[in-house]
Amino acid sequence: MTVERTLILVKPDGVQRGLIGEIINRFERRGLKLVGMKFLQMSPELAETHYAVHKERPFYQSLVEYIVSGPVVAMVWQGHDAIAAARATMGTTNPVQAAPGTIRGDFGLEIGRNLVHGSDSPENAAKEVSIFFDDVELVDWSRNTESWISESA
Ligand code: D4T
Repeated sequence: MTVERTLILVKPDGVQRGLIGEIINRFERRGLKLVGMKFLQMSPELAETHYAVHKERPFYQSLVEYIVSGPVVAMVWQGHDAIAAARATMGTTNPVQAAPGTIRGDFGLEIGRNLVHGSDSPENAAKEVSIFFDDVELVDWSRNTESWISESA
């Protein structure tokens, strides 16, 4: 079993459309465990750090403008293969191709308004979590239902 942590953002469109609870619910029901959460307005500097890998891409400027256009919810979710599980829950990057039942497939239409971000590798997850959270802000807690979600618990 591989326990991972992943950074998830509810992007400004998800917040503005009143989908924070709906989106959290998807990850919670999946069995992932919440270990960190904050509501914040990202600064341009934070956005540029977070999206540094996309700096040369043609959509970089609009991506940064979009992510700073309103508050976001930043969360860290933990669990078995959490990175892949969270991305499957989110659906493909372009909501038009995302399967019904996924967050993007149920609530999105355009790639530039795709509601959520999720880390795509353990390396990027570690980097992204440290951009948004100090170690002391991540909570190490035991869940009473763990053995009903994980065979090895
Ligand atoms: P995020 O990082 O938001 O979880 O998205 P993905 O990991 O699924 O997708 P990505 O890194 O390829 O793209 C990052 C971010 O850029 C937006 N985007 C992407 C865009 O606006 N236009 C584009 O053509 C692409 C490829 C959407 C997600």
